[in-house]
Amino acid sequence: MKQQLEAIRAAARTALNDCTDPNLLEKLRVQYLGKKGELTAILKQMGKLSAEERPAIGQLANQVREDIEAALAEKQQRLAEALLAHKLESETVDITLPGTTQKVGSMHPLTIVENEIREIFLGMGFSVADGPEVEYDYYNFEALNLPPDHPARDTQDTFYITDNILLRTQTSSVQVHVMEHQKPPIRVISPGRVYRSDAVDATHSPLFHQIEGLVVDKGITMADLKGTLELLMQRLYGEECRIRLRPHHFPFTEPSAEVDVMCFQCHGEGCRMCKGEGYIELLGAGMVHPKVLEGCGIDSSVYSGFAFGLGLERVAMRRYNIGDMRLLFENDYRFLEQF
Ligand code: 2NM
Repeated sequence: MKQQLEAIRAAARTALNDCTDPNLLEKLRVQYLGKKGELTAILKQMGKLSAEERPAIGQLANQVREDIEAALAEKQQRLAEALLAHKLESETVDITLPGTTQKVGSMHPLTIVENEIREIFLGMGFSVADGPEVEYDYYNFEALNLPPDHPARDTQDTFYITDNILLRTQTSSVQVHVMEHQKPPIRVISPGRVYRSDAVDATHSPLFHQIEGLVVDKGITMADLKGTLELLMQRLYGEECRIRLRPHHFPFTEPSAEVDVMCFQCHGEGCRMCKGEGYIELLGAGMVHPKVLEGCGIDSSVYSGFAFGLGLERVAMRRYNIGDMRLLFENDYRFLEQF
């Protein structure tokens, strides 16, 4: 029995010494010290021993149990330490490495000029009106004094959805809605997307952006139109800026004018940018046609109004010296990050 105990102690020591796996360690504990383990099996036979033999063997058995328990505890601690060391090693963070930087976005040039123009008009007491991009023929054309057979309809290649529904070609349609629902005095601007079936090139896009303005009240004259637009351009391009009006024709205004802005490159002297003109055409405007007012239920013998429309792409391209309109729509980060 003594030899058996010694053999168990030796075997347990070797097994524990070779063990590198915490799961196996637990199996070894059960194998040697468990209720059905090898040591317990031997102790069960103690009853067969004589009274003289029993104390020595009992003492040895306890000694073996303590030895195995001690070896087990030591191995357990070794393995835990190794596990922790491995974890620390593999999870090391090098705090001297540079971080991954987040790219910072910037405002789109069209958004910049739109916001600027909005602020200028809000400061003059205008409000902002919104309307549908998918519109009835009536609001886009007929109410603006363009009857179905009007030749000017051909000059704006329109995307039709049905016979009488289309993508708006101008935001004047919004202003027709405003005049139908609001009594004068009216002071609104309507910024938004408009659509024309044009081929894409450096100065054309089938989708572009407009801001149109409308003022209707008693005693509104062409002088109010000129003063308002001059103030707009001075706020946009500086106090020195001047504008000039040239006679033109629009079906929805009478009289109508094209508005030129003093070239901000040469200040009226004439240069390459303005092709020697000193002025650059930037918007269209005029006094709202009496037929348009009447069609919206406004008495044209009491009220008069002016309106204007400007293309945001043109303003942005002039402002930032952008030579090709396509840059504004391609969303190339290398272009956009400059703003
Ligand atoms: C332009 C040029 C001239 C215009 C007219 C109207 C309305 F609805 F009052 F009749 N809104 N905008 C207008 C006038 C637009 O764009 C080049």
